[in-house]
Amino acid sequence: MKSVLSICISLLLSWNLFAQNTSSIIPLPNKITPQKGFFQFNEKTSIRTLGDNAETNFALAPLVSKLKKTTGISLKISKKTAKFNQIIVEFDNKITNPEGYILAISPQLIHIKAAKPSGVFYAVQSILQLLPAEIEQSTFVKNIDTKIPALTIEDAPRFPYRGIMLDVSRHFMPVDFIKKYIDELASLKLNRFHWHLSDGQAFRFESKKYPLLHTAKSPQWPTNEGFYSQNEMRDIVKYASERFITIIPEIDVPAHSNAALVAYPQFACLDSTGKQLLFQGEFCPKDESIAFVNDILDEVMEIFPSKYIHIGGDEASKTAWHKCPNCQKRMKDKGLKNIDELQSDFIKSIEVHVNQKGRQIIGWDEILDGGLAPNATVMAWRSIESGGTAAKLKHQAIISPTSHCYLDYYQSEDPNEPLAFSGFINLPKIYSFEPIPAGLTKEEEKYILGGQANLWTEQVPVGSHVEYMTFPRAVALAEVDWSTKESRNYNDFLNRLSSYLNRMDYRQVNYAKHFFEIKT
Ligand code: TNX
Repeated sequence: MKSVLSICISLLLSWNLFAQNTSSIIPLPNKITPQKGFFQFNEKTSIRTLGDNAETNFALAPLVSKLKKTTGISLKISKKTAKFNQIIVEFDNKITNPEGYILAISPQLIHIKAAKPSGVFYAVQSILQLLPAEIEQSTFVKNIDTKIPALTIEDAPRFPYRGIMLDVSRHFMPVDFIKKYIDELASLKLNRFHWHLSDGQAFRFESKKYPLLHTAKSPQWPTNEGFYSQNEMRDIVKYASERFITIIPEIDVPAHSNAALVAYPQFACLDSTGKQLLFQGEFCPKDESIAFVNDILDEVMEIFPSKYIHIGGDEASKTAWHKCPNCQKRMKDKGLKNIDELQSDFIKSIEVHVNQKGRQIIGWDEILDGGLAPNATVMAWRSIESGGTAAKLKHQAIISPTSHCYLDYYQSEDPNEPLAFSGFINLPKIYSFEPIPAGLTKEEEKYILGGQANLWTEQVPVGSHVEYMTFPRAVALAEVDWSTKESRNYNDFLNRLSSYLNRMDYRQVNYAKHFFEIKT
């Protein structure tokens, strides 16, 4: 009788542990099948990799280093396949999604299958979320429980582009903070960090060729000091790539360039009296400006290996261009019908240059106005529909609309909420974001690469405030970009989120804490 009772109790306890852990993974995996029992990490647990790949070490590193730090267990690399107590990593081309993985945990083994190291990295992120939250501590934790439940996960992302944009022009963020931020994105299986390096206020990219750029300050806006040296940026690119994150650098032109034009005023427009015209800080559309921008982009492309280079393209008021006699002449000479075509001509010239270097441009959705450059990818921010327009034109699009994805907007109605840019996007709102625009055919839908949330930092002076604005809204975005549309359920997400927040607590992330209730 006693033993029946104790079996029942232990079953209940193990079920409880199972329920607690498996239900906590964010973003929600495509398929989880519970199995019986647990896998226990200990001093003898080894790792065996079949089909070696240089990047596999990076994929396994978070598990190896976090276990070591918090429990003292050091996972050993083994050259032999074992039947017990081993993590087997196997590359399998039958897994069609390059970021997908199959994770089979039994009491004997952890078996990870993936087509590429990125899939292994995402399996590792799931394993970390099956371990107790204390695994995220930065120091040794006494008596940490290193059991994880037996189960099988089959998983792959819905979208290949899962991004967050951070504006470091309005406020500079130090290198160590950028790395901490990248770590947080990687834990959420996000894979693109769009780095908005220049804007009206400041130009944060160190140019060797034009050294006045990164020290210039726009007199219009006070902003903090700082720029990233080329070595620092290279280091960050490497840091991100070891976490399977591609950095997409943005140099915003032709507008939002006041800082650059303070340093190099010869590229601004002049009115008929010879007075400089700035308005939104537009470069004057002339050959010299295009050559200057292309020179800068050459330096950018040397540091950032990403296929995509973001060239901005947003919010050119074009007022300067209307008032500039040379612009009117250029339009006539080139047979351009209007000022939108003049901007489009500027962007197209840059695209030719970037394409010659084997790269592609991304531009904010104003690049649709006046005619898209032939190979451009559109970042839809003014509306979800502008991404649909791009897709119908057979251009790729990333969906990042002000309606759902602006992290600089207020996230609660609390009167003590710190000053935000404007707007209101709370957690259920971003969770309800659907990146595929309405009215597309299945063929057209393929042009939608994924969704991105943007943090503009006019009102965000320091890293802890960046975290406050980003999380947990970016956690919701990560699930939108990764999990299937059918599986999305806000209440279920909130249950899993509470466990995820414990992990962020241990990582000392200053996330916002007032978002739980659904307002009906
Ligand atoms: C619009 S979104 C901008 C940014 C501002 C932001 C504030 C976009 C491409 N441009 O320059 O910071 O609004 O929400």
